[in-house]
Amino acid sequence: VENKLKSLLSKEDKISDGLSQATPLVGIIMGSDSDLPIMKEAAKVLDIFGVPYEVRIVSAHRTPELMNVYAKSAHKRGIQVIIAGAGGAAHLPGMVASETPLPVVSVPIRGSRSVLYMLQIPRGIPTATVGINNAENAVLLALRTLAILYPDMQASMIQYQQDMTDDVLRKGDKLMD
Ligand code: RP5
Repeated sequence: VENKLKSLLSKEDKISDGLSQATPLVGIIMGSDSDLPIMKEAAKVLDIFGVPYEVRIVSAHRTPELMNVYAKSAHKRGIQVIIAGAGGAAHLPGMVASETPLPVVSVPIRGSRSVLYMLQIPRGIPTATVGINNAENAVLLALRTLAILYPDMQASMIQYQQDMTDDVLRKGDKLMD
């Protein structure tokens, strides 16, 4: 399985690697390269936090074999959480969740139907679904979960939240000027 994964992932489905020197902790996957403009927001947040990640195109329908190999082996490669974006029939997160022991966060891409499909995952196969196109929230949820184990990451999360608060207050102050 590992060899198969290696050869499959060496093809053009590989888009980029965050901090490629380090073992990725987060797997960002999506059904199509047309999902990338939305899913790259997740990568941007991971860059801010300095958390290593990988980005892959893995389609439930167009590359089912790759999806199976990816889902079955991700935890063995050190991935700790998977963020899966999909539009259309939106099968990817649920299918991946059925074959990995890792937590899976689903990002519905465009269209309100995808979010409804994602919420219909059967009992026993949990996925956490965020708002439509909200890859940023998907990664923040994943990081909050990982941060339970990584004190530095939790400190960064507290700082991130404080920065957001400060930013809003600063904008409010500007209105008063
Ligand atoms: C899904 O179908 C993908 O996640 C994408 O959101 C949607 C459309 O894919 P393309 O036709 O743009 O490749 O599999």
